Amino acid sequence: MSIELFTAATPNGIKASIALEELEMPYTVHAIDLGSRVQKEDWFLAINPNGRIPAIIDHDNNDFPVFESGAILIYLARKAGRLLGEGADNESRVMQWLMFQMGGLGPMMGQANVFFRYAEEKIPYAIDRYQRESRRLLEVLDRRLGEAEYLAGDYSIADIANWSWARSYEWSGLDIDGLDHLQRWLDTIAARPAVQRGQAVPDSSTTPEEKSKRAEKVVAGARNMLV
Ligand SMILES: N[C@@H](CCC(=O)N[C@@H](CS)C(=O)NCC(=O)O)C(=O)O
Repeated sequence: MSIELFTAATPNGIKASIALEELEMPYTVHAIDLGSRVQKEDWFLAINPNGRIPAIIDHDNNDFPVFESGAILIYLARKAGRLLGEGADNESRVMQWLMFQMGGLGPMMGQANVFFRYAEEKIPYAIDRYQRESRRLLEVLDRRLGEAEYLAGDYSIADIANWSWARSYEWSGLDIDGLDHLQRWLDTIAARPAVQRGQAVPDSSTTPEEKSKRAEKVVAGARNMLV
């Protein structure tokens, strides 16, 4: 028995697979085709009432379901006793940077993607608003990473959560010019073997052709999802 992961190749999805890889937990993957709206089917809503990925079922814990990527990261880190910060203050630092991602970077970059990348109608005010706010949040990360190697001091689920979004800044139409600490941290985390395994779940397209085919599919799927 193990963890069953319901996911897709998105920033929120890879947080869960990266954490599972880092924590060396056995898991099975159930790829959800977001463009076909599988996540809105009744069987899936019984696992995640919000109809989004990722979600997990812990078959070692009475088939306990967990939704919301931040809650999944905390659940897994607590179960393994790792990546959560040691002691109350360090755990609080991890939570602060995790909440920063869940309430800030993820939603803002997500909306930048919608208006910049997916919406057929281009609304300059909305694109500008979400891109500027996303860039501001990346600058907050950069400043913090100028003082500490990782967001909460030691490598933690807060890095996994923020990295999973920050790495895709180009997809949101952003640049990270001048954010050298952020670039250093992006590269350091990208080099971790567990991160490389986790970010390839459930999609492992690597050639430029595969990547561009996947990008087209993501845009078409997102348009279908946003109706
Ligand atoms: N706050 C949620 C957000 C999850 C989320 O937005 N997932 C996206 C993919 S990154 C999704 O499932 N979208 C499908 C849809 O909106 O129907 C979390 O962090 O788990």
